[in-house]
Amino acid sequence: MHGHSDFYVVVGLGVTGLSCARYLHSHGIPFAVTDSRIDPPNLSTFQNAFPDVQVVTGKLDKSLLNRATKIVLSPGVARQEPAIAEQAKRGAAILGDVELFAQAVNVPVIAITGTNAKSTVTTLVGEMAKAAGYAVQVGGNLGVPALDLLVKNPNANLFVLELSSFQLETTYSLKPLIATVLNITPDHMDRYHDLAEYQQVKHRVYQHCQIAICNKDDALTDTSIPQKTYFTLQSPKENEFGLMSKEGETYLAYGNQCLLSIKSLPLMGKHYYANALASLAIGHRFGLSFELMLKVLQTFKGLPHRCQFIRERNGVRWYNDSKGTNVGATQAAIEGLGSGIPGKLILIAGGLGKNADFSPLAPVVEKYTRHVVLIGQAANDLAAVIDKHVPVSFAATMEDAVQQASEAAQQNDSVLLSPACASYDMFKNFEHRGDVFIGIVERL
Ligand code: UMA
Repeated sequence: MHGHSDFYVVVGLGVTGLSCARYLHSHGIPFAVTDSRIDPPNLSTFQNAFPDVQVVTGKLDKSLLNRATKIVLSPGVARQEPAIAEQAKRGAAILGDVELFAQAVNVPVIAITGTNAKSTVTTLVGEMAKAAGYAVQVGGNLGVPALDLLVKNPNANLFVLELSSFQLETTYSLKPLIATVLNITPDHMDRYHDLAEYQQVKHRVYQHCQIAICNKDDALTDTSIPQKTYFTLQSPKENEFGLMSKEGETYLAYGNQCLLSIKSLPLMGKHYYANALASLAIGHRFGLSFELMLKVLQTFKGLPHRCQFIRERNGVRWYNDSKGTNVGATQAAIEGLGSGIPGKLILIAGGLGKNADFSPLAPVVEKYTRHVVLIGQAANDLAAVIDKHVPVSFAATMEDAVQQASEAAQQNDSVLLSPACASYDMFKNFEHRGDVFIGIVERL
């Protein structure tokens, strides 16, 4: 793993880069850092913590990279980046924070990926394991980098990690006890050639896993690993998790066993039932009891920025789904919310489009929305696929968008911020976008 003559260069000084620096430092491994941003987010934190470590910002420093035997790449930087590709060609090893984590961890890991829902399922599985008494740590793409979890919690006996395709690109030796790809729809098409390449990267999570959990309704998630459990929104076969109808009521079910009426779940919508079923499948294969897991499902109120209810005003309900950063996520949010409300939806969407094809939004927008307010760089691209179906308007700021949405809404409607885009053109990140939206809506 770490040879005596190794010199590491950490690329990127976001939360990941900082976690890698802490880890390498705590192991006495020599390293330096470079970031193409002039003023990366953690520069002063880093310089205070590691005054003696060399850091070059404003470019990916070639002379520094040339000295590296190992390059620890942050998820936000692609391997195809010329400065990195050149180093790989020279023979430098390219690895990510999750690879460093994989080399060091010696307790079970549950690894969760997919285009959408992975934060919710990761959180649910973590809550279930905690309820069963595990000293479980939950993180990864969800927020706290895997290495920080490891360094700060030496007594953890289980890690539940949300992994992004970016992280999986540079992960080679992770051996999850259980791994899942929850679903695959197009995302990050500015980084991958096509859906097949994106799928291939996602499937790296299965590489050395013992047990796979697959979505029977999404063939792109399937794998040939023999130890496999399916979840589905159809009625489940033996050893599968699914939805079952009995006497007019719908239940989460395992094989022919009804587990819990969906009426007992605080959250609704098909995409959420799929999350609950995936979590049950993972927990069950891990050995958790149904009783404990169902208790968690009955109290879980959802994550912030994920179809999060903000308030009701003049008969209109406002929801924040800022985490809807791709087409599939926004599609699911519109369907989930739209199918359950008496009125129609006013959608606020747009941002950084990541080369996405927005056309799959047209049918759900037509079915469930009354009006769409568009923001950000992708506003025109979005308008092109939906303005034939519903009235659209354009807003330069979030204040403006909220104002327009408020004017378009009628009694019993709901306003949904679900951008189908990244936030970086107008905000620091999706949390910032959601918080700004909530602030404006609360002051209405
Ligand atoms: N950047 C540069 N130059 C550099 C390094 C980074 O311009 O030298 C840019 C990147 O292009 C990116 C931004 O800086 O736009 C942040 O990149 P980073 O790799 O430093 O990111 P971190 O702050 O370390 O956060 C990362 C994840 N971010 C990304 O993958 C872009 C976070 O996921 C994750 O929570 C965190 O590690 C802990 O694991 C965020 C995300 O957007 C939520 N993930 C994508 C998604 O979910 O779709 C994959």
